[in-house]
Amino acid sequence: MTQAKTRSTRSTRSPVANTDSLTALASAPTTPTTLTISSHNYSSWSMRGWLLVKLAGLEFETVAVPVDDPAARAELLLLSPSILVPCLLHDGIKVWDTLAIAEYLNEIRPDAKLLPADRKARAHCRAICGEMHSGFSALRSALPMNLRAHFDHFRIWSRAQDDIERIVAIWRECFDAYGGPWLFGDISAADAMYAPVVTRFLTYDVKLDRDIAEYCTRVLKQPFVAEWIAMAQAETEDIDELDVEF
Ligand SMILES: N[C@@H](CCC(=O)N[C@@H](CS)C(=O)NCC(=O)O)C(=O)O
Repeated sequence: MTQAKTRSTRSTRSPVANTDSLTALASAPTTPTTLTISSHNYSSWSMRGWLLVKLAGLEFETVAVPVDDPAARAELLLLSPSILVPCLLHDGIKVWDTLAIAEYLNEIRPDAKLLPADRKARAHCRAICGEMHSGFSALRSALPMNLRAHFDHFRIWSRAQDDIERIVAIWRECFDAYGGPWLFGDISAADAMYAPVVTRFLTYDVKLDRDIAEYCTRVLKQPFVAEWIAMAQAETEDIDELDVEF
């Protein structure tokens, strides 16, 4: 958590702070780092944002807002101008939208390497994160994230199947270029962006080739992913539309 720090007045190198400036520093409001999310079970963007902050190694508190409650939505508007989650508040800076959060975290925590160090790989990583962010609408609507559910032999319509095939092609291109075990060798923002796709493959019993299934198992066993799934399992709220078998 971010905290205002005061300097010792005995320091010989720093100019001696006057009493007023010390008092101002000491009384400066400490802004806790928070991430506003909604459901662990259903909200794929919350999951992505949370994974990104965990991978960045930032200490933070999670603020969970039930998005279908009008009073909570009014509160969410104060926290997140888009009324969408996730929204990160760090050092008094508000960042909403998952890609913006990933970029911000990469700036403040470069050692976490959320984006690859190599420029070409970094451009590639941004491109596939962008494709996830703006694409795959058929997959997202036909196979909504629902971590607590499992549908055996789920029938996947052709447009969603096209999305699945494109995602598999993206992953294979990464494994060929960077050698695995994660999409860009080491774990990165791209793995966080695609983690809710992995969980959908499990939920909807999507048949996968061995290399892709192995990557999915790796993602599901990743400690932060496993922690998020455990929190979803512990949740009790249901959204009926997303729980029917269709
Ligand atoms: N482009 C946004 C998408 C965020 C988004 O769609 N969030 C959904 C939850 S998964 C949301 O907040 N929905 C709230 C609502 O529709 O009321 C991002 O990348 O963060």
